[in-house]
Amino acid sequence: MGVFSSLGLFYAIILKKTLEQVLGKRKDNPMIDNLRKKIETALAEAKDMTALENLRVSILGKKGEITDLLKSLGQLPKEERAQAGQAANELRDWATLAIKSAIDDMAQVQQQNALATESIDVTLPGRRRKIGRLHPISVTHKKLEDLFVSLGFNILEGPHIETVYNNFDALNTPHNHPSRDEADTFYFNDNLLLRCHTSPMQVRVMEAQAPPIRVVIPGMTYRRDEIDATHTPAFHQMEGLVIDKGITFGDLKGMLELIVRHIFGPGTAIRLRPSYFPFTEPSAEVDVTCYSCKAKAPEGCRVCKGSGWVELWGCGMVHPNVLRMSGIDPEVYTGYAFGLGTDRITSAINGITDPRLYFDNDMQFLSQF
Ligand code: 2NL
Repeated sequence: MGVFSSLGLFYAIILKKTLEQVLGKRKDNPMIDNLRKKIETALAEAKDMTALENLRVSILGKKGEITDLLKSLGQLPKEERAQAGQAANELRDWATLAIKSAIDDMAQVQQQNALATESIDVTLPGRRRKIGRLHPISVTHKKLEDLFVSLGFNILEGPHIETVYNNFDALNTPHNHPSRDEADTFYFNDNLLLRCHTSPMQVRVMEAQAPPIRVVIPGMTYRRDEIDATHTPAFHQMEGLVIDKGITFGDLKGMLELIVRHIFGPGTAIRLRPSYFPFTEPSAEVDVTCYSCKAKAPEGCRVCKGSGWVELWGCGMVHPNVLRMSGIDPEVYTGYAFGLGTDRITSAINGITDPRLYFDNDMQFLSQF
């Protein structure tokens, strides 16, 4: 209820006289003063935005007290209208400004209160999402795969759980061979095991497809080793197999030279030493010129221990028995195979001395690559 309207009927009767009293003389207008005081009190008591908004409507709204007051000015005698109008307009301007600034202040206080009670500090910088990266062994695999793809090889992966037949028998490995021992291989039962090389996948390829065959099989392999500074029960291999008419040991040697130069640079040489694997004949160990001292100062070199050469992997011509067992005629086809231990190659490239680091999931280690 406005000041005027609260006076109701009484006001209607004595409106003219009251207006003259209230607004007629600027120095003596108690209605204006009362209204101003009332607004001041209401502003001081307003506790929230709703109270301020209600106040604004009741004073300045369509049916607000000051609006009513301004409307009633026309009923004043002409000679008093100007002065009364000025006083009423001043009151309206003052009230408009006072209520608006009270609303602004309230908005600011509300915002500060919201920030103070907010459990999230919106001014903190955002949390950076770490971008993942490839494991250092995956980097080595990608680098090698680039070379093999460019040479026309297919890259294939195989199951980690294999049959005893694919892992040993089909690879000409005799029943009394030490790698078949329970102390060396993880068996699930008489028939299934964790593959100890990726060769069983090559067996699957030879059984499934006729030569020419040019495949590379990367992946994790397993052996029953205690963990120490040079052994981990899981490790990685990349094995290559090439079978065609007229493949020779010279093709194998050329391929090995391409591989070492791709990994260690153009100045790297290889040396082949006779060796034995059940699945190849003849077989050889592959040494490369020391990637640490470049064979220039071998006396003090910890990597090649003075020899200038580092033993890196094994290879050979695929044994005729292996070809025959997979349905390939050794009288028509020959082939070579090699097995790269990619953990060792990754250590060689990056100067890593402990292979356990590859399996620790230590971000400080992994984020260096
Ligand atoms: C090594 C030795 C080698 C092979 C792996 C192979 C596979 C088939 C047939 C014949 Cl299907 N050979 N693989 C051959 C020679 C050596 O790995 O020291 N690896 C780290």
